[in-house]
Amino acid sequence: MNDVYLSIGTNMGERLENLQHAMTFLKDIEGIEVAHISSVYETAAVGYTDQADFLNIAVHIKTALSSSEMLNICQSVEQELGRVRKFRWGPRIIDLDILLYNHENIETESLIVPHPRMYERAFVLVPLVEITPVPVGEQLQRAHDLCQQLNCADEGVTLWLESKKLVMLQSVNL
Ligand code: GSY
Repeated sequence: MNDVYLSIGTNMGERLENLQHAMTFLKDIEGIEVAHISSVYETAAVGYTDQADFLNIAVHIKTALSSSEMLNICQSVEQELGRVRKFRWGPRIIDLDILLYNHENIETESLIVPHPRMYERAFVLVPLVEITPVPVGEQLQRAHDLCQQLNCADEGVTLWLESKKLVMLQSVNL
């Protein structure tokens, strides 16, 4: 089984519903086991900052699928939820990024893992560290070390909905 970590973000429409829909799609895919879901964090937009705040989560998946199959799945979930790319850093209904795939370094035309900007982004690191309390391997250790140096308030990251509540809401929806 492969360990895959995703970051999911949304800042358009009913943001919690968007996260729940994305999780429902993922859970329903054969060969995917959702092992952990972080709490939901509200986060100030990074990159193009003149847009609404995001809700962000991190998800741990166990799967036999390859990294390119996982990329296809992420893109199909984005399409299912009706994501339209307005402009590169702009608002979005849903965004699914592969952060880590086992401890591998992957570089293809369509996928770079670890995600090239993950170590610079508090909205990625905070949820990721929450679901990896024991950092196994160099990549997660680096995420933990960086996260320890962060002041969440300065980085615009606040806890919005605890993990247990999200899991509960998710199971009600299934
Ligand atoms: O890279 C994911 C999309 N995205 C986000 C996001 O998910 N959260 C925050 N806070 N800012 C973002 N800027 C972009 S682009």
